[in-house]
Amino acid sequence: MPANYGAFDKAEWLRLEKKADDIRRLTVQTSVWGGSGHLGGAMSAIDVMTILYHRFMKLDPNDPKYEDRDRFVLSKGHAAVGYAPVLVDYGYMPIEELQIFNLTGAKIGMHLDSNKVKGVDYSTGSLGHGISLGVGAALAAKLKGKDYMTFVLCGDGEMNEGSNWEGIMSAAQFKLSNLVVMVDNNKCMIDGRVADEMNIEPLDKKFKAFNFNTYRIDGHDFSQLNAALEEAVKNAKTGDKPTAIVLDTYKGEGIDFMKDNYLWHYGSLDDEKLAQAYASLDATYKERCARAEKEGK
Ligand SMILES: Cc1ncc(C[n+]2csc(CCOP(=O)(O)OP(=O)(O)O)c2C)c(N)n1
Repeated sequence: MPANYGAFDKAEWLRLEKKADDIRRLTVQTSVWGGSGHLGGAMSAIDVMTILYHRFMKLDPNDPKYEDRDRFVLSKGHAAVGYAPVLVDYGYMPIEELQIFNLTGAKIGMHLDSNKVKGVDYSTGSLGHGISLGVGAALAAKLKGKDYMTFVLCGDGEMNEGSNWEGIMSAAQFKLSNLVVMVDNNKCMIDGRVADEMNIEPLDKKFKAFNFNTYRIDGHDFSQLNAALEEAVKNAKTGDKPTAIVLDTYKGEGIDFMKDNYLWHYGSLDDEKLAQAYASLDATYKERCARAEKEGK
């Protein structure tokens, strides 16, 4: 399917809100089917994955490996419980594959294997590798004269890994304007807050110092996501620097008892918590649509 770069008007904003809401619900359901999942960091990443898949990326679920497709690397591979629903919803696989998420014999596991899961270009889960994978994909495009984009999504805790900074240095060195590195800056990691474990701020200033075009935005605001990604795609054609987008997000976005709570890095929901989660998603969707109605043009 071709990327949709039509106007970002109120109808488009509301279309993305509906899609993100569907995917948030499918993510929660997937964790129930599989018995558990990395829910917190999946929920923080759903808005950016929604706008990438449903507005910016050139993809074809009927031909997952076509050469000119845009590439996506989920460097924070543990967020698969949110990424697999994006792929199933997009048409890469039937829902039945998700209904056995991470169970014995399932193709879709807790971290996605590109040899088993359609639509996944790179197996991830071991943190700190996605930027280097993205550098390889973006450099290959430049060398082959291809115009596909490469988007990499990292976690903020993941930025503790030194390998990321080697990848960032080489992206600038090779002038990879077709590479977009995004950090899901939810301020939480596996067992604490990032600032307490190993502070990575000021992240935007660091990317700038490494010679990236850098944006810092609210990662749950589709209007800001759209503006930054439009600039990044424009920059791919006219600039000679890679782009970084620091996404200020919340772990567990959309579910009140998970929001901003690192204890929900990984977990499972009993019936009572599941009912609370859905009630909270209802309220979130309502609030977000009201914002789109008010602020959309
Ligand atoms: C190399 C490596 N070390 C440790 C882990 C275990 N681990 C999984 S998630 C995680 C925390 C990551 O934090 P962050 O990147 O902030 O993820 P998010 O909060 O967005 O889920 C860790 C340490 C891993 N997957 N890979």
